[in-house]
Amino acid sequence: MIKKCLGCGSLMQNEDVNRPGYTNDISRDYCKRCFRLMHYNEIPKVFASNEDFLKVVDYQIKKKNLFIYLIDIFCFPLSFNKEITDRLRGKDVIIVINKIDLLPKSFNLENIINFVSKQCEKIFFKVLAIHLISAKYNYYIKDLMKNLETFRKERDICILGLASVGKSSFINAIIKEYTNSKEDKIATSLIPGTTLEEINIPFYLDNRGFIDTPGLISNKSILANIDNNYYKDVIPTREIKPLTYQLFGSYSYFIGGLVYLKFNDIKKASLVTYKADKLDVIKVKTINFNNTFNKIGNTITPFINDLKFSEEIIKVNDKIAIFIGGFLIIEIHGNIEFTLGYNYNLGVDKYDTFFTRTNKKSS
Ligand SMILES: Nc1nc2c(ncn2[C@@H]2O[C@H](COP(=O)(O)OP(=O)(O)O)[C@@H](O)[C@H]2O)c(=O)[nH]1
Ligand SMILES: [Mg+2]
Repeated sequence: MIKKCLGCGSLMQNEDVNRPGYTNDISRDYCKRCFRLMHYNEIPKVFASNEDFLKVVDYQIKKKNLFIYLIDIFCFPLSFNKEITDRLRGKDVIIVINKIDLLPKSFNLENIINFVSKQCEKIFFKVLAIHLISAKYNYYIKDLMKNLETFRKERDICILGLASVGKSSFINAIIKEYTNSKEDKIATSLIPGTTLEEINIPFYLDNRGFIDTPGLISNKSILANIDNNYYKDVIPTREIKPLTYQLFGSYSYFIGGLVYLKFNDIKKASLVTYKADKLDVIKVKTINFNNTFNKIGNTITPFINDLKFSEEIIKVNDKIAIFIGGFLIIEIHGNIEFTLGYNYNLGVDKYDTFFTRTNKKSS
């Protein structure tokens, strides 16, 4: 009998400990890897690759299912990866933006939908609908489920998206909301590549249901660029408190050892950061920038082993929002020029509009 692990979707086998799906008892529901991940938080050794992901996407697209393209609000620009949007263009796609619990409560959700909708239009990516949810807190899952009923038309619903946007958590949330199950069914973790193969979860009376898939690991994401021991310090996991810095004179700001902003002779401007609490911001006089930069590895964590930075001069006319590497959003208000430095692998995307403005002060 062919049996798949409920946690990661691999075929269960009892022959090779180093291959996906290993268990010493085939009658179990979970392979050893997923069992240990779910019960002991043990970091798995087997991950899905980008080839695995694209193979699954191509296979699913042939089946003409309804697609949910799941986006993590923080990785939003990385999600518009051409390899994915080209494949999904013209298909029945609903965009679902997850992890809205991370955003400050003051954010206007309608603005976010408009913002994403505009970005979709720009790349000629037509979608059936855009929803905002939190899989972790079950926010707006019921509204989405109602809409899925309309669009599904007796098809399976296939969940696609970058690694770690919350695809497996989303299906777990639905199962917990609509069945008596209290436990997560599918293995989830901060580590990208946790889901190895597609996993079919029958749900509707017509035997159709949800299909979970592995996710593409963007090489522009922080996930692909730091050791996974640092994820917990860098990736926001609870509501973000925006910090506002009034800018004046010549100061530089290091955000972890990953990003820096260098300002000179500023008369009036402000900087707002949206990031994990644990990611430190260090302010130094720009005149001392080189000193601090040379000590980055010893003084600022997390730092990327490979200390190669790209620099660009950015001109701000009134306002700019910059999404960096799927872990950081910065906003600058003012009419200024400054230098942005970032580890050369990280994705940097600039927008002149953003969701909202906050007034909370820091230093
Ligand atoms: N704050 C927050 N975290 C979430 C949410 N959904 C998923 N996560 C976390 O994001 C990480 C990746 O989730 P997972 O479901 O494994 O992502 P997948 O790779 O897309 O299947 C896990 O640590 C989840 O706990 C959410 O709505 N809010
Ligand atoms: Mg998954």
